[in-house]
Amino acid sequence: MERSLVLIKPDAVQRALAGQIISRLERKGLKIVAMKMLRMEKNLARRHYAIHKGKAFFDDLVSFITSNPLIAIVFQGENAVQIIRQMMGETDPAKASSGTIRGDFGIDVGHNLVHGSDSPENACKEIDLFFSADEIFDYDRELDTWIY
Ligand code: DAT
Ligand code: MG
Repeated sequence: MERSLVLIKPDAVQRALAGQIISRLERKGLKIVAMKMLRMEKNLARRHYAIHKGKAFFDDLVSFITSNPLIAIVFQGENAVQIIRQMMGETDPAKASSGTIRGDFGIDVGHNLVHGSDSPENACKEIDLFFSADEIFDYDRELDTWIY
């Protein structure tokens, strides 16, 4: 079953939106298999966002994501990566559709509330940056027989 790394970013935690965002993903049928609150170290932030190194917004992005605690979650489900990207909406909240997390709660691209992996391959790499194997839980839920 596919997994995706979701970050409830510092702006969402500060704005007390963490529960609502987690709840949307959970109600969709996605299963939480790992979760922790942490303040990202600069090193971790640079590795997580390595693909954006050299871009104009890179330093601001690293400052923002390390500025305050965030919540890292591994969600699991069929097509979890694509489903979560759709539920997040476009990177720029001003362009994200209503009904998406960014479309409903955000305004500014630098404060877009949530991260979700953009491919199953990147999900595996990102999950490894945040979680050790013993922090990820393999368990069954009765309700999954009604989701699938
Ligand atoms: P996404 O988070 O939708 O995968 P991304 O990987 O292109 O988007 O960029 C990572 C983060 O960097 C994004 O969530 C917010 C920030 N960012 C992207 N483009 C930006 C821009 N033009 N100006 C400021 N911040 C930007
Ligand atoms: Mg991205």
